[in-house]
Amino acid sequence: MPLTCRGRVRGQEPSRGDVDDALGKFSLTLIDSLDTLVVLNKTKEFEDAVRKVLRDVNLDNDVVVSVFETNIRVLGGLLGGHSLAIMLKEKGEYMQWYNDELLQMAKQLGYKLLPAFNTTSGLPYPRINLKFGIRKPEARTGTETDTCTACAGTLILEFAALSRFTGATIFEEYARKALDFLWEKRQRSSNLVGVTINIHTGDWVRKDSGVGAGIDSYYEYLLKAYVLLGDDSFLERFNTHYDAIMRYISQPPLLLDVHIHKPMLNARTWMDALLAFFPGLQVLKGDIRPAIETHEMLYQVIKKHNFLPEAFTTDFRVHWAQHPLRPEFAESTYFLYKATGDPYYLEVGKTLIENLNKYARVPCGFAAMKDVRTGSHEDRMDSFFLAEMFKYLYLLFADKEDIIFDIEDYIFTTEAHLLPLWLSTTNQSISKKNTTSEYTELDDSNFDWTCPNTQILFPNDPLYAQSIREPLKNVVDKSCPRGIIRVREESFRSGAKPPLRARDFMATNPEHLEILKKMGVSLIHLKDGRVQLVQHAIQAASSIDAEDGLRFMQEMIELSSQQQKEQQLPPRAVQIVSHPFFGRVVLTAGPAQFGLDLSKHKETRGFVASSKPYNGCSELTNPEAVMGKIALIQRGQCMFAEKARNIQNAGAIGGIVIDDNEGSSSDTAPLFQMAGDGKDTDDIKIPMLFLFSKEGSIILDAIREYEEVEVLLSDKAKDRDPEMENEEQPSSENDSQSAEQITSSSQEVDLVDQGSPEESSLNSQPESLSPADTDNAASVSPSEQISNPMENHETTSLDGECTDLDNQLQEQSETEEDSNPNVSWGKKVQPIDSILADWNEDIEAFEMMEKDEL
Ligand code: DMJ
Repeated sequence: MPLTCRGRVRGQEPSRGDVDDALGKFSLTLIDSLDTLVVLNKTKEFEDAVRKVLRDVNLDNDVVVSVFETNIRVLGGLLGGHSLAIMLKEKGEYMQWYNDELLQMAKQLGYKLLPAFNTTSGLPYPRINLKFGIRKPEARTGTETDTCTACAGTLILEFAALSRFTGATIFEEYARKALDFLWEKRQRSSNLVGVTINIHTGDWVRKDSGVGAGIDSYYEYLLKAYVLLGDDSFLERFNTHYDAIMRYISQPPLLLDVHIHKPMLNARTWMDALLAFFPGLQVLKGDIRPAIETHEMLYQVIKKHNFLPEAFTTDFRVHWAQHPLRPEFAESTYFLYKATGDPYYLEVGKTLIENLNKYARVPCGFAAMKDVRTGSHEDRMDSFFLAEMFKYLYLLFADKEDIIFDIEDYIFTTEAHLLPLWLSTTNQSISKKNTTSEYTELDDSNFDWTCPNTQILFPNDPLYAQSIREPLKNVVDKSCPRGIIRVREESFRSGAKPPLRARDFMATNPEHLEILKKMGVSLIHLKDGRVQLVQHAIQAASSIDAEDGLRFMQEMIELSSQQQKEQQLPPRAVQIVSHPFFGRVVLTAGPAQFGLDLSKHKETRGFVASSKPYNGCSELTNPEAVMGKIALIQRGQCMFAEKARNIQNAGAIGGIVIDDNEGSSSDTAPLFQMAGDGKDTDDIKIPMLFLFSKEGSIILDAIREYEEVEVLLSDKAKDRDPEMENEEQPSSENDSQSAEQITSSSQEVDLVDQGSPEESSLNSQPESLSPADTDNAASVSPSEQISNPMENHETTSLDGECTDLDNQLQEQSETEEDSNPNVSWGKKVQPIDSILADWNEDIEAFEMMEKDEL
């Protein structure tokens, strides 16, 4: 996690869904990058890394992982590490102590994956529990019916290598069986395969077919299995599929998904970034021309957005804007350079490296792009970045003597792990399947050379590659002209003010509001105190402002989700402990992202005092009144952090911010956490909690009635403690009456006191509690919506980015100047039974909240 500078441990971070299936608590990145170290000539570091793997990695974890990802990244990583470890050992300098330990670990992992193949088809289940396998209740997996074609068809290199290294033939057998089944199930008239298949029946679940997501490495492994294992049947299958791909899917320079039954029919109008590996595979096949064409088209898309977006349309507009630093394009660039020797591909590589350094490099690594249009980051650096991207980019520029072994003696797995080609002649105990009877001889004379090089392919024309690229020079720009980014960059250069960044935005700053307006962003104040931001690009003052507005909105959304993901704090409790409440009244409070963390420290107990000024936005004029007490402050007019600092300086031991929106309550409005001010808030040491107006007025009314009111700020309501009753003496004439009334309703109140079992604790974040913030306008609620009503825009102003957005997002922010100051102070004193009715409502809300959490 390169932004927060931490490792991502499964279960310790909010789940990202399927992406997390690659994480098995087995030090994924360490294993996946082992052989990269040797390629980069970091032999000493490799030796250390191998020791770390052997010392620390445990494969027996109760975690459900993806069979595919575990195979390509972990099994492949261990085998690649082993391959280079034995190479180094043989050289006689490094790894002299090595005794096949990585291989033993790989074998252990191989056996852990085998239960996944326990299906009648032989296609593996998509997921397995590393400790409990599959289908046992403890395994929590094994009920899936479908898998992707690449998931079932990308095992043979690693499994065959494992078999051949160890002599245990079972792995290669299982991987071959899965491949045989897929081949049987190909759509017989088109010779294409679908994206997902039922692992029990073999029916195609998704009948669309392309060379990108879901299928990609199935084709790659057929060709590479032929190279590694020398088995003709794999080449025959590959050639049959390749012929179908070139017939139906390849529409140079595009590669477009089609239906397997109606292959002349396009299945979609966009392409995904994973298909960028295909030109590299075409090089291996020897089909250079379409490889050059597709690669060139992809490069132009990259030049437009600095990175390849996860998906882009046939007219090269962004379809999915994120980019997790995928290596496929670098991989194809490497292969094309090796095939053509054209220095153009070195230039391409240089651009890739420059963009990575310029836009993705962060202090703790390289961060994935959340949106290539805005350059916003995601706290994510996938293991393939080191396993593949680094390797391919290094190899692109490396001379033969830069690498301490001969890379030509190895084949790259799909994760760019290195397996030695000598495996083809070792432990060949698996009988080769003879598919020749099923194989229709193809017109394949163009592909006599499967390992092309410039001398053989274009002996008389060193400019061959350029002559293919030339007609495509403007293919992307013609469909989607670039412009706006350059215009923006140029306007910076000419000294224009940089645009407003979401993190700096303050809704109380008139200058910021003016900028917002210019950018076509309007600010709508909602009743519950939140504000909604809406962008209409067409209302912006200029196309550049519209572009800035788009960036601003994207940043705001990112900021919001980052806060929600990273800082989801559970709600807290304010418990009134003084007489006559004795802890029976528990108010639901919003936490703060700064100050004392009540979940880690003992609760804070103290008498309350109102600060002066009540908004706490300047130095307090009544420090003697709040000294040693919990200060009450009204929301609004400045940042929460500023209020906290002011009351802390006056000697307060805690603070309660009370909402200034009359009638607001946690029953009706989502509770939120108070954000900092975007700066370092480590200086704030006291706990701060937020109460909506209704809850806040219970305390304010209690002060009116009893003067001395003591509260407990905590992460969880404490049991009503007899101590609380003993500690406090009646202090008002109304005591006997109120005590009676409290007793009469104590049954309901008691429910709360007893009803907080440990596991219902406020540790998990109920959805209704997640959003928000008030004074820090840079926080956004998750309720943002984005739509792309292209038709709203008459101008071509945003065409340069190929995006037009009409963004809507809701933001919880500081409200404008206070129009209702001190409303709760001006209220008539509420009779105690009405307070009790309120408490009951509060209690119900609290119970409801706990139920939701459970
Ligand atoms: C890698 O893990 C492998 O290359 C896989 O085959 C698909 N792509 C990812 C990286 O994008």
